[in-house]
Amino acid sequence: MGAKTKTSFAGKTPCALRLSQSTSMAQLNLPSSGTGKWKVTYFDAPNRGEQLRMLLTYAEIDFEDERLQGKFPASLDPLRRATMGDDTPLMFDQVPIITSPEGTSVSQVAACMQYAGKRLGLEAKGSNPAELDARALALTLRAEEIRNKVFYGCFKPLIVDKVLKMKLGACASVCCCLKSCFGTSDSKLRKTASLLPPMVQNLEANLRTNGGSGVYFCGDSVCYADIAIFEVLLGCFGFNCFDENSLLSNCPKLRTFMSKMREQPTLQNYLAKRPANIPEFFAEKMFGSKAKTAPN
Ligand SMILES: N[C@@H](CCC(=O)N[C@@H](CS)C(=O)NCC(=O)O)C(=O)O
Repeated sequence: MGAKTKTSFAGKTPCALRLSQSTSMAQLNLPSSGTGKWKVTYFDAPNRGEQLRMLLTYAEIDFEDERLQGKFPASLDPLRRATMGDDTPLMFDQVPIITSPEGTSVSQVAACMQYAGKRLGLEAKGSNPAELDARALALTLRAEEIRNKVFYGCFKPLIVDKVLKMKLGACASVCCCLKSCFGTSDSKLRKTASLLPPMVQNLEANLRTNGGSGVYFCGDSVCYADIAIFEVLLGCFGFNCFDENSLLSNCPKLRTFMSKMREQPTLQNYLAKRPANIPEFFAEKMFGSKAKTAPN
C-alpha cells in the first residue's frame, strides 16, 4: 500500500446499526475481511471520488478517507493488479473505489454511489422503487458525463498549459503552437464551456418532470443521485468561465435544489472546509503556483 492519510469525519450513526439486524454476514455471503468502517480510496484530490466522501459525510458515517499520496497516477501502483495480483480491490485498475465495512470493494463511481447510497438509506424512495433507482442511476451517470465533458474538459487545458510552461520555460510561440495541436486553444475551450448551459437546462427539465415535489431529482427526499449532481455542479461552477447566478437565472428549480443542498445540516462543516474553487485548488496542488483556470 502507498503512503496514505486517513481523515475521520465525526459520525453519529455507526453504519453497522444501519445494517439489517436480522441478517448475518454469513447469510449475505460477504467477505469477512472488512475493517468495520466504510472506506473511500481515491487520489488526494477533490475530483471524481469527492462525491463518495460527500455521500458518507451527508449520511454522518465515520469513514476511512484513504487518499493516495504522491504523483498521479503512480500513487495508484501499489494497489494495481500488477502489484497485488488478484488480491487487488480494484476491478479496473482505477479509483475511486468504495469498500464496505465487511470488505466488499466496488469500482466505477456511479456503482459506488448506488451501492453505498442504497445501503445507507439514501436510495430513491417512492412507490415504484425499481423505476426510481433506474432514474437515480441514470442521473448519477449523467453527473459523470458532465464531469468528463465539462469539468475535465475545462481542466485539461489548464494542465497542458502548466506542463508546457514547466517543460518549455517561457517560450510563448512554442507553447501556443503545442496548445493548438493538443486541442486546447481558447476557441476549443469556449466550445467545451458552451456544453454546460444546455446540460443545466436539461437538469432543470428533469427536476420539472420528477414525480415528487420537484425539489430533488428522484421522489421527495435526497438520494445518492442528488449528491452526485450537486457535487459535480459545485466543481464546474468553480471555473472562471462560469457564473452560477447567470447560468441558473432561468432555472428556478435547479437554483432551489442548489440552495437546499447547500443548507443540508450534515454538510455544513464539510462545505465550510471544501475549497470554494475546486479547479484552482487542484491546479495549485498539482503545480504549486497560481493558475488561471479557464477563459473568461
Ligand atoms: N469510469 C470510471 C473512471 C475512473 C477513472 O478514470 N479514474 C481515474 C482517476 S479520476 C484513474 O484511476 N486513473 C488512473 C489510471 O487509469 O491509471 C469511474 O466512473 O470510476
